[in-house]
This record gives sequence, structure tokens and C-alpha cells, in this order.
Amino acid sequence: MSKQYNVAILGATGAVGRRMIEQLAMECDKIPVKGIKLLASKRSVGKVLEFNGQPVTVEEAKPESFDGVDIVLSSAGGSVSAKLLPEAVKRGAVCIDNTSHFRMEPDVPLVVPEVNPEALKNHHGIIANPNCSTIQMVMALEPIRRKFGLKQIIVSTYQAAGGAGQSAINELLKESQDYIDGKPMEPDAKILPTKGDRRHYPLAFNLLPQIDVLEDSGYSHEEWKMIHETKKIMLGDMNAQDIKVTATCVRVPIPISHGESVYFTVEDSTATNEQIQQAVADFPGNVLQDDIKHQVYPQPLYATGHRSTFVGRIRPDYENKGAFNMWVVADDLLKGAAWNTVENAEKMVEMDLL
Ligand code: NAP
Ligand code: 12T
Repeated sequence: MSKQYNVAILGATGAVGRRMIEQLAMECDKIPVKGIKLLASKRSVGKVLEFNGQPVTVEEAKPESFDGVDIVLSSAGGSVSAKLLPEAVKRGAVCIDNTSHFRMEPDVPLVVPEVNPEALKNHHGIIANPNCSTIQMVMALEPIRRKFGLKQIIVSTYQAAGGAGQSAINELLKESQDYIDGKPMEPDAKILPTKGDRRHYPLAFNLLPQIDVLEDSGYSHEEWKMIHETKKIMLGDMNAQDIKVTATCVRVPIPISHGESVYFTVEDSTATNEQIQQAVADFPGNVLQDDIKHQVYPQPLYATGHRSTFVGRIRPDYENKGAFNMWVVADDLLKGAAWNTVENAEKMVEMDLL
């Protein structure tokens, strides 16, 4: 009989955690689950969630929670991961972490399974899931890099509220209703642009060019992550100079699924638009939606709830040979978070790394 696993989901009550529960349940043939633990903060103790149609009571996450656990899928914020994942590893578990806390540590693989699965072999108990915006961008660009080489990437993001948690979605919906009802929105903004910062602004009927904290460099931390995570995933080195990357990250007033305008230049300047479209379409996990005659292009409303990365509007920059524009959309809570995490676990089972 194939191996069976005890799985713990840390942050099980959150926007990502709830999706991890669903995504894992859908993969039980590939990741046979012997037992499941749903872990969250003290606030959620006693709440009952469902796994595979069975009720499971939420427990408070503590070091001892990981006794006997084989796989941890973690999404309870960076400080919780920092404290608890080393405890889980000590107890023999392998952790796939969705927070940014461990991503840049040299012995922590940063993995999108379709892009760099081999990196999983170098794990020391913790595997990091990349940032949601990075994941969908490298999904679209990796097939192009493999066939034609990449020289430069310039990305602008259109990011949904959901990346910042369920409370950010709730805030957006409440503000939208208040705006329609003619009530002031600003006094109630508490979460966005980023919870820990001093000032908060409404997202409804607005655009916020700040995701995560702003750094002295002038970039937001989300922009920093997109630059360095892309290099670590594609080139194995967060500071590699072989591909130049720059990013502008903007929060837009939609609940779920990020859009990205990606401008890129390829090494092989004989690459045609059709060859680029074909390479994207042939890559597992991508769906090409690129038919301008019929107004077919990716949209967040239709990407939500799906695991794929949707790519369209691929077109050459007629002023610069070897340069192209494209538009990329994915569900930031599925491919950008819960599904990529479960998919990493599945890949590890397949590669016999667990
Ligand atoms: P969320 O909806 O706010 O959920 C947070 C989860 O963490 C809840 O289950 C919460 O439990 C739990 N939690 C909070 N404090 C805890 C503590 N001290 N001990 C144990 N559990 C605790 O947020 P989310 O959207 O699911 O995201 C969670 C984290 O995932 C984020 O902070 C971020 O680090 C990461 N994330 C990554 C990506 C990515 O790009 N890969 C995307 C989204 C999120 P309670 O319900 O009990 O409070
Ligand atoms: N601040 O895991 O606010 O690096 O949308 C993902 C999403 C951090 C992360 C967000 C964030 C991450 C957000």
C-alpha cells in the first residue's frame, strides 16, 4: 500500500487556509491523508470546519500540535511561521510555507512545481511558496525563457484585496456599500494598504500603489519580492543579474484574482508572436486566452476559483525588436497560494521526497 500522511493545516480558518483544506481534499488520490489537524489561533478553538465531508474541530497551534505530523501546510502569517515551523521540523515534519518569512534563506527551496521542481530536492524541512504575484508571472514567462531566453522584465500589477486576507476583502465590500449609500469610507479603513502601517486608506473606488510595507529604497516590499523571488525561482540566485526585473505593485478594488501587465525582452530576437503564444499555451498549468477578434482575454472575474494561470493580449513592441507585452491573470488565493502549496506537497510525494 502507498504511504499515508498526517497533515496539519496552520492558519486553517483564513482565506488561504480554507482553500488549502478544499484543494487537499481534491487531491486525496495523490496525497493519501491518514489524519488531518486544523490549527489556528486561540480565537478559533472549537470552531468546526469540514475536510472531505467530515467535521474537524480547530485546535490552537502550539509546538506539540506537530507531534506525529508528516506534512504542514502553513499560512498563518510570517511571525507564526517563524515561531512554529522550526518546532514542526524538529518533530520530523516537512513544512510548505506560504508566508514570506523563509523565502530568501539559501537552504529553503522557493518552488512553483511547473517551473523549478528540482529545487525541492534541496529542502531541509521547509519549502517556501512564492508570493502570489511572482507565481503567476513566472508561470507565464518560464516557457518563454526556456525557448527564447529572457533579458528583461518590467511588470505592473493589478492586485486584488484577497491577497491581504479575508479581512481586506470584507473591508473592500463594506466600503463599496458605504460609498453607494453616500457614507464616508475613510474613517473605517483599518486593513489596507497594509495592516501594520500607520495610515490606512479606502480601496473601494480607489487604487493603492502600496502593497506590503514601503522600504527606504523607494520600492514596496511586494515589489522587492517580485524582483528577487523571480530571480531565485528562474535562476537559482535572488541577486542574479542575467535577467533584469523591475516592478510596480498596485492594489485594485476587486476581491480576488490578480492581473499583471508584463513587458519582457527575449534573447532570441527572431522569436515571433505566434511562437511565444504557442510556448505559453503548451506549458502545463497555463491557459492561453488570446483571441482579439473575438474579444477573448483573461479577466479576474472568470479566473476566480480556477487553478490555472490565464495569459492573453500577447503582442510585440513594434518599436523594439525582441520585446513583447502580455496580460496575465490568476486566482491569487489558489495558484497564488493554496493550490501552489498543495501542488508542491503533491510534487514531493511524486518525487519520493516525503
Ligand atoms: P487571513 O484570512 O487573515 O487568515 C489568517 C490565518 O492565520 C487564520 O487562520 C488565523 O487564525 C491564523 N492565525 C493568525 N494568528 C495566529 C496565531 N498566533 N497562531 C496561529 N494561527 C494564527 O489571512 P490569509 O489570506 O489566509 O493569509 C495568511 C498568510 O498567508 C498571510 O499572512 C501571508 O503571510 C500568507 N499569504 C501568502 C500569499 C502568497 O502570496 N503566497 C498570499 C496570501 C497570503 P484565526 O482565525 O484564529 O485568527
Ligand atoms: N502583503 O506572502 O498584501 O508575500 O496582498 C502576499 C500577499 C504578502 C506574501 C498582500 C502580502 C504576501 C500580500
